[in-house]
Amino acid sequence: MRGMISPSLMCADMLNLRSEIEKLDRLGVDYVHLDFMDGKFVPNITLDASLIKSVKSVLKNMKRDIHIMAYEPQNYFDRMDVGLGDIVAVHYEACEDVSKVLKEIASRGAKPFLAISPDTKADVINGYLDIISGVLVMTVYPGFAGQPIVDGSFEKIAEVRKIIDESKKDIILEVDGHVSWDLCKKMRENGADLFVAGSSSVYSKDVKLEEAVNRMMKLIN
Ligand code: S6P
Ligand code: MG
Repeated sequence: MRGMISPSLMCADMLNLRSEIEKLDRLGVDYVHLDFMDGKFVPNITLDASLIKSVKSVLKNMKRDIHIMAYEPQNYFDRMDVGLGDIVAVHYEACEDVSKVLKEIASRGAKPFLAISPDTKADVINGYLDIISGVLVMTVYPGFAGQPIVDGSFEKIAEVRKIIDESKKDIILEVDGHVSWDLCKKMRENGADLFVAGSSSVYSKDVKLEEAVNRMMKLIN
């Protein structure tokens, strides 16, 4: 699978979100990463569910990559208008019945992704390989941009890759957290397919978005 990027909207210019999204769409980026937080599963709040819904109306080619950092994420699907083409990642640690939630995502025509926080072992994904379209490996603790990568993240990516390959299923491996210019190549070598690009790369200071997107695409392909 070719390397793909998913720029994280919470790192973009919040006062100009429409033009930021349109710019990404024009650049041919595959996904826009939309972080939703409930202030309980993680101690922060970012994009609101109705804003995530509105993003849909601006997109031409790009798809939504919704990352829900909230307990019982299914409670927000209607408000976000989850549907065809969306990636929807829910946390293993945040659902009482993960299989049920993942199946509900699939029943809406969206792609269910299982997100795992740094302290969760890679092998928990084994129980869900028949349902998921992707695994989201958090390489920082969920909640904030601009954090350092957690130790052991490369090994974790490689472990998830091995499980996916052995399953022979078409499952995307996404990485989120400090996906920097320096580290994205190594993440790729360890098996990542989809890269959430935030303040450590495409939204770092003094870089033009177009150049940054091209630079990252080269590094991962
Ligand atoms: C963090 C969130 C992420 C961040 C991303 C920021 O909880 O899920 O998607 O937006 O990690 O990137 P960076 O390069 O600042 O770590
Ligand atoms: Mg995220």
